[in-house]
Amino acid sequence: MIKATGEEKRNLRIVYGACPHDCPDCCALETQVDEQGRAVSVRGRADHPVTRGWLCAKVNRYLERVYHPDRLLYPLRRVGAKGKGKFERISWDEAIAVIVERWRDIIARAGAQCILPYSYAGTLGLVQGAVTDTRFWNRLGACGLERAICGHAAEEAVQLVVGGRLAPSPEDLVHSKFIVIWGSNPASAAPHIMPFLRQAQRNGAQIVVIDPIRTLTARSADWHIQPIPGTDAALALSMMHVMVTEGLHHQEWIDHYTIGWEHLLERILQFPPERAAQITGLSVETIVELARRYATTSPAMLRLTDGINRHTNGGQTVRTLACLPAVAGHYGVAGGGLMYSTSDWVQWNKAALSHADDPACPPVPRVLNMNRLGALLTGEADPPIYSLYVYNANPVASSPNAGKIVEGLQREDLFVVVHDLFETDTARYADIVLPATSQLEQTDLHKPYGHLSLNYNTPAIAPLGEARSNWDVMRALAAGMGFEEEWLQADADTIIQEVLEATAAHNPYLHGITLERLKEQGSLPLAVPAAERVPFADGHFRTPSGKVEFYSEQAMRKGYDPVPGWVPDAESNVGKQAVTVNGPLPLLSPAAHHFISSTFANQEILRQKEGTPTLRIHPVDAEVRNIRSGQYVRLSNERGWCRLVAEVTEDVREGVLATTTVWWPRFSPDGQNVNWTTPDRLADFNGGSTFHTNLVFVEPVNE
Ligand SMILES: Nc1nc2c(c(=O)[nH]1)N[C@H]1C(S)=C(S)[C@@H](COP(=O)(O)OP(=O)(O)OC[C@H]3O[C@@H](n4cnc5c(=O)[nH]c(N)nc54)[C@H](O)[C@@H]3O)O[C@H]1N2
Ligand SMILES: Nc1nc2c(c(=O)[nH]1)N[C@H]1C(S)=C(S)[C@@H](COP(=O)(O)OP(=O)(O)OC[C@H]3O[C@@H](n4cnc5c(=O)[nH]c(N)nc54)[C@H](O)[C@@H]3O)O[C@H]1N2
Ligand code: SF4
Ligand SMILES: [Mo]
Repeated sequence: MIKATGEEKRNLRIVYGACPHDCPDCCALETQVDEQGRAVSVRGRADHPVTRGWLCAKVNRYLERVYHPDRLLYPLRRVGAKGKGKFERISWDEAIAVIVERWRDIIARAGAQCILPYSYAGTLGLVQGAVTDTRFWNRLGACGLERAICGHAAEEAVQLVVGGRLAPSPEDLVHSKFIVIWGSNPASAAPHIMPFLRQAQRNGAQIVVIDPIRTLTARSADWHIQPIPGTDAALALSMMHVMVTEGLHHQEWIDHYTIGWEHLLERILQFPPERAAQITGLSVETIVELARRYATTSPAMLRLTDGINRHTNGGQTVRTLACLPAVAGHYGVAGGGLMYSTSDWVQWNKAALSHADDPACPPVPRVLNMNRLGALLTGEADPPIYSLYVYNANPVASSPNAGKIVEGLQREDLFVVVHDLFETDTARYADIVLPATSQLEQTDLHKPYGHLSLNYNTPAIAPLGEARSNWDVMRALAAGMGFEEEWLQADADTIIQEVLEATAAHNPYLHGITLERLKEQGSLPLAVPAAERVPFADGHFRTPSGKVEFYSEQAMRKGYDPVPGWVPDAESNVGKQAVTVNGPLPLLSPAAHHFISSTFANQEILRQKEGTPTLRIHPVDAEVRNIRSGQYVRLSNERGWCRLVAEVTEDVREGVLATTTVWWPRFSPDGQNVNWTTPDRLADFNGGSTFHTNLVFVEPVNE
């Protein structure tokens, strides 16, 4: 939507948009553009029910990103050795021709299964994300990618228990009287729910944060509980134990709306608070008190996000947690239940997105897990990967076991293309670098995972230099490969219309939402009737049985434990007799306040605000290791090492280390960040990532 503003002096136009980043808030934007076509401000829309007129610390500085002097403006070809970052400018025609020629050769020698597109969440748009991730690659017959770096285990866990990701919208938090924020840090990672949490507190709600780190969210909570990482399922089972032994569970609700109670009960009885206290490092009193308050206050909301799922036991952890609202009878009540993600209110029609069923598309030859990138590039893939095409991702910074990735990227027989707005640490290893547009320069439609409206993004300015959007590059590559299907050349609006219509045919919540109205108004609420806004209020769950599944046949078929439960993390000190003075400690590396993964971490002001890459360590652990605040420390394990600056603080619990991510390697000491130590082991469910199951040795660096 474009309209004139009151600021006639400068004749500014306002263009409606959507924040494209990986954040549940999916803010509605308005950009002011001057007569020269230059964006002069980006703000949050005041009339959006969740954005409410403000943006986060990161996107407030979006124009510094758009007009950053380091923006890539032209295609580049490598001229120096791999990784040295020496490039020369080439034209788009040349770039496409080189890529097509290399790929034709690879396809002839080894098949398109040896070409791996690698992408994640640079933008969450329908066109520049989901459609770009599928159409061209399906037609090419390229290697498939298991996009499991973020919340894969949790998604499956929630699916197994309640059958779908149907969180309430943040506005509905104001009805809650007890809010448990479990392994989630919304003050940094989903800031627009904070005003609703504050409102709930003013209405008398108590907020509990369960996190080994005293996060920004924990600081404003009424109660902060700091368990040992990876032990939360034991805590949840023990809370259920307290409920059952004190008769605080909701037997009638359980009888009506769940299956498998006897199986879960058997598990529960194995976790009396005394045992859980040993495992979690919490006191028996804390566990009992938490259980009582949770069971007896209504409505009670359990908020969890993906942070807590990045463990080797992350799937079972989230699954166990998702059972808590059922045991207490909190599901289906306004302000109660589970607040994980709103993704399944609307799921885009897959056939319209991908056209995978077009006869021109060969079957996907194989699917490789993105968490294993380093291993895949250095021998695990058979046949090998001969070409890697990276977009919407910065694996050298953000993917686990990054040292291995760098090793793989140096292979002379690997042809690497990177499409990004900046010359990231990953781009330095590219043979061809392609310049990407920012959100102000592209068209898209955004479906949030944290509220209930759709945001359309109208381009506000012309692309800078020769930057092209993801989809425009796919179109050029399709043409270069000689693919003639119309759906490979459709423009963004045609695609949006097609996907909207195909999805609306089966989803009543899209009723009345048209491309035309989206373009006009920018943001439109989903047509969810008031009676349906509370997930599962009708007592129907989207599982095969229609009930909450404490016992899951689906889980069993996948080879998982059919019942929720707790097992120790694969790397952990739990159960070890005594931790030796220099023994390894679990390191958490959650989201930084001023970055989104590695995005924004190349902007000077945001980097300054974030400080330096820091290791937070408890005074007791620091003392035995002779570590002082401000001093360099070396973190290491069998995967690799990095250097950080120590901050001795009680903000982390004893026996646990913490840093924040994702710093660009090049802005980190020695050019290596924490992902040189993080594991590429897969989680218990769905191939998920396990960044937080990471034991590291830490020692002072004496210079
Ligand atoms: N500012 C900012 N916002 C972001 C992002 C960002 O990088 N920066 N990233 C975006 C993305 S990609 C995502 S997925 C979301 C993530 O959003 P969140 O899930 O809120 O983010 P994290 O910071 O990864 O993890 C949340 C908390 O989980 C805790 N945690 C880790 N392991 C355990 C455990 O075993 N038990 C318990 N109880 N707590 C544990 C960590 O200490 C951390 O404080 O945020 C999005 N928003
Ligand atoms: N140690 C540790 N590491 C983590 C995590 C953790 O908790 N701990 N969290 C992980 C999580 S939750 C996630 S989701 C992953 C995220 O990992 P990635 O998806 O790799 O995220 P980023 O590192 O932010 O890289 C996104 C890149 O996309 C680019 N980009 C943005 N918009 C566009 C566009 O329109 N087109 C193109 N071509 N490029 C674009 C950005 O400039 C940026 O370089 O990181 C993970 N890394
Ligand atoms: S990153 Fe999140 S909070 Fe910030 S503007 Fe985007 S959607 Fe809003
Ligand atoms: Mo993520």
